[in-house]
Amino acid sequence: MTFLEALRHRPLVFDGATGTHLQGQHLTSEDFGGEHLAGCNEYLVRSKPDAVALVHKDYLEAGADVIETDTFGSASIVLVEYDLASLAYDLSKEAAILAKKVAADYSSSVKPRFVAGSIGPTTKLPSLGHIGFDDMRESFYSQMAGLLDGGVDLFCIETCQDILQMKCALAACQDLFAERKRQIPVIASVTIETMGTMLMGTEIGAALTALEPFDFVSLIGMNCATGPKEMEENVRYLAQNSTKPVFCMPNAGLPENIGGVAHYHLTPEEMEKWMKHFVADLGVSVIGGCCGTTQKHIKRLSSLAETITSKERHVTWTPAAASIYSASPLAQEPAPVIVGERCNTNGSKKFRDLILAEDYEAAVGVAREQVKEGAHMLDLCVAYVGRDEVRDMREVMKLFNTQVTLPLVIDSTEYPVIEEALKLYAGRAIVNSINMEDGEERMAHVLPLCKRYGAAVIALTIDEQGMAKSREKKFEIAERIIDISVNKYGMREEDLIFDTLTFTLGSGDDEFRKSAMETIEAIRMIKSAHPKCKTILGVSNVSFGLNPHSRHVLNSVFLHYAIEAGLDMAIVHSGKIMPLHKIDEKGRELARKLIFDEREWEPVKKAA
Ligand code: THG
Repeated sequence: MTFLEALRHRPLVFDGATGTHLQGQHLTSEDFGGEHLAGCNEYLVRSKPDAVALVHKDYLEAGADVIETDTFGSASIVLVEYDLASLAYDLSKEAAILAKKVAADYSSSVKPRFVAGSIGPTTKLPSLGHIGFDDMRESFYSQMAGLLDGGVDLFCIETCQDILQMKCALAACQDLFAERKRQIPVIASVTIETMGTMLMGTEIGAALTALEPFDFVSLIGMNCATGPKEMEENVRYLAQNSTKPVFCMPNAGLPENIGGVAHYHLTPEEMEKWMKHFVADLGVSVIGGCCGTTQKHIKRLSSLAETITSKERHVTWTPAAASIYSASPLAQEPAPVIVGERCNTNGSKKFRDLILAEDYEAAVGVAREQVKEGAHMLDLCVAYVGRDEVRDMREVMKLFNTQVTLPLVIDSTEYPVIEEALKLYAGRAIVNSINMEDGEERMAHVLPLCKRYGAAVIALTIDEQGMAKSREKKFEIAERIIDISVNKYGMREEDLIFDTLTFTLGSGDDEFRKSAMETIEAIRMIKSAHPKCKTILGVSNVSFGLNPHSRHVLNSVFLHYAIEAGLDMAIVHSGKIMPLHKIDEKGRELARKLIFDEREWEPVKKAA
């Protein structure tokens, strides 16, 4: 029976604390392999494997269904502190073999025992620039490769403090599974501190939004930092909103610091009471114990798991984007989701000048203004002819990741720029955009990036013949994009946001007189055939070439009718959209006639 099969029968129980147990064994520096290695628990699998085996045995005796390998810190970037970086693969593999051997002694067909490869957060926070994405990914890769080759049944990526750490680990996972042509279940578990967010300030909803798109992640949950009591609200959030089973592994209460040593006071009975509530009332699927928990706690939990079932959950999944701090849904009531347009070198002179001057700190100010103006997300484009766009994106993203509270829409035509941005972003981004101008070419580059980093994507209704003009053609391209994105690249309809693009009505060009109307009607067609897909428009495009006042009026009236047709999101100058009732009757009617091509007047003849 596999871990996921076992999970279908009853709640499963992880083991308790490794550190607490090892401390209780009063190991000498000799046991650790010498003074210089004292405290390196991961080296014990080599210097004193019996000590590690005893931890495993005691928790298996206590009834744990899953034991964790002694590899919490076996990534090279942690082991380097003991000069053991080159042993990351070997120690991880040896730890896996050891745990599997002990587990096998206790495993039976009625009660199979599993080994989870423990992957800790390391000591580095990529969102604070401690390490780059590629270096962190590589370090996790060797650790995970050792664990997989040593035979673990699943990975438990735990105690995550920075979602970007998790994304590095998940990228390593994807690479490893592809390389070994084999896949095992993955648990992604974050740590919510006593202040109610992750160390980097991430709310549970933002963490869930960022992690939920990774389809190979089997469970999402939380562990460490606090006891179950402090976790309750966030566990409930996961139970109500996560499409995946919930994992929960609290400490034995909030630690009390006594003379520099953490003491944990939650009794096995109290732990059992809380976990019963989490499983039976909230629907948690996998439980266990983190810091300070002992065999006694696990014994309680394993007896509990024999007698109760996880409550059936009724999940409301809200597709969303997220910054490192919080999530914003891809649809709002009332519509639209406002995407601020001004962090764009093509769309704002002020922003362009700041990028040209490399005053990236001040560019953050343009983002902050839009936050104040009530935007829900921000479009970000740093393209400028003759400049290194990857570098500008890197410098901007390093700041925007932690200094902008709203989710970002990465607006670039260049694949390396998109990937650079995604590697620096802890939240869940939206990529702007794909189209079919060169057939599938662009999708073949961008969609694998969206999958790898968990992003949503905007799709423009452009094909080999150019930007579609009629509603039918826009709809046909959208359907083609849905088919390829979903069936070939594994995207979900919920990850796709269609932009039915309008030409400006400000050129006076006869060819484009029906442009805005066709754009609006195409939205209606897409939303009615594919209600899970979202729609978006760059609203200001409709009025290019007109004077500022006419632009405001036309933009606002156009937006109004697009929303009526089902528009979910709008890229706009967040401070300048006027509600219809604020526009005088005459202006409103003029704009409406322009949009629906009900012109009753003769065009002014151009002078010969
Ligand atoms: N669809 C998608 N993405 C897009 C667009 C779209 N991204 C870019 C653009 N179109 C949306 N962004 C803008 C940003 C600014 C303006 C228009 C669209 C704009 N700016 C003023 C001008 O140029 O006159 C203000 C200039 C200034 O402040 O200096 O109109 O359609 N998916």
